[in-house]
Amino acid sequence: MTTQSARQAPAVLPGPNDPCWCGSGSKYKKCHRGADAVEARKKGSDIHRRGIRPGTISPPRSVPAHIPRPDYAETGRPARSPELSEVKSPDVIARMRRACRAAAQVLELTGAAVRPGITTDELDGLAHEAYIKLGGYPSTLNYHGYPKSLCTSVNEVICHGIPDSRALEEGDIVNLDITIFLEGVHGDCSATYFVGKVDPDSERLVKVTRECLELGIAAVKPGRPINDIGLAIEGHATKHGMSVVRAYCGHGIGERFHSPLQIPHYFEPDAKMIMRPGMTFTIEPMINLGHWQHRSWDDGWTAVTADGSRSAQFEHTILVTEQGAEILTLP
Ligand code: EYL
Ligand code: CO
Ligand code: CO
Repeated sequence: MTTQSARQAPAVLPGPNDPCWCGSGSKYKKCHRGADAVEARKKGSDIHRRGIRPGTISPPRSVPAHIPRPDYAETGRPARSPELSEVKSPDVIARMRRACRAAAQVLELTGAAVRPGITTDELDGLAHEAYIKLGGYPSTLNYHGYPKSLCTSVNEVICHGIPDSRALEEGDIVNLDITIFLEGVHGDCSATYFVGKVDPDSERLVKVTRECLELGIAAVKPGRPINDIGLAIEGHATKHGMSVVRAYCGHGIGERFHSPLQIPHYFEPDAKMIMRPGMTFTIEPMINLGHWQHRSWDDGWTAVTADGSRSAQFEHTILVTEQGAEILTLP
């Protein structure tokens, strides 16, 4: 038994200008940041923190020269392209149907390999080979410098987790986010998987998140504003005491991975753009068991819940039709 319970640094540390975790009211950088760094050094970097810790990232995987690449594949920066219409031509839609089906197939194959003991880097290797077999390029690879062929987001990681040397453990949940560039267009989808048996809260989280995506898709109707989608999603999440991540949205997709069109997953009064047949975009709600706020790891990519609660996500690329939505990312 311990005598005095000294307050412990939380799993995810505050930003330098955020209030310190100890409750002093001072900025973190003026209060416990120095002491926390010394403690971390003593124990071996990061060892004092709970939750997912960064592992080792393997060298970049290569894509054979015969696979057509998006414009950013070498530089990391998407070219400044002329504004393309959010309403796609029949030719682009036909190519997107094929790219999106391929993305769903890569997701299905990679998801089937999820089990305790497999590392997220091994999942990256499986996905990487699957993209290439289908003649596609892994859209995330070098996108703004991102180093891997999919995103693997475990437990409290909200999105953009980088595959690394960490082995999945019984009870984890993991989102796999797959995007392929095929026939000159992108297809983007993701799903959250159980690693073995998970706790009841995680089961509930994943079920509600899947339902949020379904309700978001059901809200897609030509002539209606984009914010109908977030209204439906937020209503369902909050009804179950969960929260909707606000920092990351769905997006227009086609010849570019991300077009300017944004799809908030919460009710955004200003998102009044009218849905039109021929528009293609993703719906990809990230739902947290706790609060919606996020923090970023210093790798610059990994987003985690600020409170350490678990987060789940599902994503489809959809086409707006005369009747409603067609889900393009089905295997
Ligand atoms: C790469 C680039 C910062 C993805 C999505 C991978 C991550 C963080 C810079 C959106 C934005 C996937 O739509 C996406 N997923 O569904 N960036 C993404 N990256 C990355
Ligand atoms: Co995605
Ligand atoms: Co996306």
